[in-house]
Amino acid sequence: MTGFPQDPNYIGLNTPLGTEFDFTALPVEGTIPPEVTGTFFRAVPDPAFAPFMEDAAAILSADGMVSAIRFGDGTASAAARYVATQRHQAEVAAGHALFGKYRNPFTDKPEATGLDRTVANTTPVWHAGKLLMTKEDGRPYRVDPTTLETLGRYDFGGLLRSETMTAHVRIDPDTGEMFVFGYEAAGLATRTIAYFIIDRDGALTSEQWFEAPYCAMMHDFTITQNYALFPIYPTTCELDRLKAGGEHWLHDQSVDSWLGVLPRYGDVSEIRWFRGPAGVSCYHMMNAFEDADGLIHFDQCLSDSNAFPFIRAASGIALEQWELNGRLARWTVDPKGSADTIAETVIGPPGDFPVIPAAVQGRPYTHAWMLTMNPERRGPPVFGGPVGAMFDVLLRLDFTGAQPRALALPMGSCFNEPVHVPSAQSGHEGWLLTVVDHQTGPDSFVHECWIIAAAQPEAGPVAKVTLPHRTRPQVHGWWVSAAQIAAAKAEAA
Ligand code: V55
Ligand code: FE
Repeated sequence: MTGFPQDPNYIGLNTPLGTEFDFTALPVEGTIPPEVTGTFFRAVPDPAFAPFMEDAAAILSADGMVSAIRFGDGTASAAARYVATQRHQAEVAAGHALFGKYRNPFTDKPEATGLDRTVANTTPVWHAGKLLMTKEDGRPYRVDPTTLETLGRYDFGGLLRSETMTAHVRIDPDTGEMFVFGYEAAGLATRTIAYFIIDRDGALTSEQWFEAPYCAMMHDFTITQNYALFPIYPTTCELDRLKAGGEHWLHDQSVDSWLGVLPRYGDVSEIRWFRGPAGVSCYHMMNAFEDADGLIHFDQCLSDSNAFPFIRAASGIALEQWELNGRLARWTVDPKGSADTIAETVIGPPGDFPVIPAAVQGRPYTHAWMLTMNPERRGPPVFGGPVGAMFDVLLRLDFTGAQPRALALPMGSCFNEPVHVPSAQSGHEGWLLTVVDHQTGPDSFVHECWIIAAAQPEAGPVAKVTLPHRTRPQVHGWWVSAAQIAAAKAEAA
């Protein structure tokens, strides 16, 4: 991979690799639990072509790659493929980049006009027997879970009107419905949010549009048993700025945040907006739920400004990463009361990549996992990802009063987001799978997939699988059991 500038988007762990691969019979240390039979799908963005213009946000535009780490019969294999987006295919045909800055089509080469700009690089979503590679700036692409071949753009059988779909869907554990939204749904820089529901068989059963208080980066949302919750933080977009070749996102510390509360099956005219603090920002929510008094609790990895340093820099915000006051924050609102206020409680440390058991989605919950940084680390974190710093501690948080449990990595090693594999044994918390990167030199890394007992991360991995290839930082992952893949195949046959 040549021609890439030596800037934070392309150095260290972020160095472009550009290789599709298949490896079988990976080296295994320890014993893979029999319940870990299936595929750990990972979104691992990797730019295929050097950019033709400067873009501090370029890490968000790296071409989607889907990686699969498969487990069965005590063995493991790994494969990766580019998602064959319109954008990737057009650039491969041209032999060079055609698309300019992150989410700004006014910076593209003329040959890119009219082509789908998304890179489908954020989350592999599995629902109703289909695997979708998603990114919030466009519609998803469907991928074959076995061959990783791209099957094309996916619009729910032509029914979806929204131009965009989030990479953070929420699946109700009881109904099997997938709750989804898209923002900038009516086009670039619009305030339009699409809210849609996909039933357990994959059919789009409703899509409604409403207007946000302002056009904001909406990376994630949550559900409870009765509500859909839409957070708005003041990272904003303006069409005129895009037309002038500027940044898609700037953050405004002086603008209020909002939480939109909509009855899950209601009409969008019923949405209520609760006013949050000015200037705050969050990428990922852990969960949300209603308590016995009908209050809604909304748990999120919040900070006092946008966590991406290139967004703060472009916005003239002189806050360093350690000055962001990161915290796991619970926002509580009363959907039946008359006040539009939000009460905040800090329930956990700074960090990101929250993980919950799928069975407690939108429900009261007792424990969860997330990544954080070791406050006692005596050197810099591993450089990588959009923030430029990787996490080195895996935490199990307990909301029933027990102490957190932590697995801290030695200097020079870091975690990517884990996925949770549930156990069929009652009382067993299941397993976490996570790719661990070890820096072995200024520009060299080795990678392993660790399997960890979710109840006791501090005990360390029960199995380690060596990946015989370099990998860039993962964004999000999804666990799909072998039984789920087999059932989808049987259904399609
Ligand atoms: C994020 C990642 C994205 C993106 C917007 O992690 C936000 C946050 C990998 O792409 O486009
Ligand atoms: Fe995300």
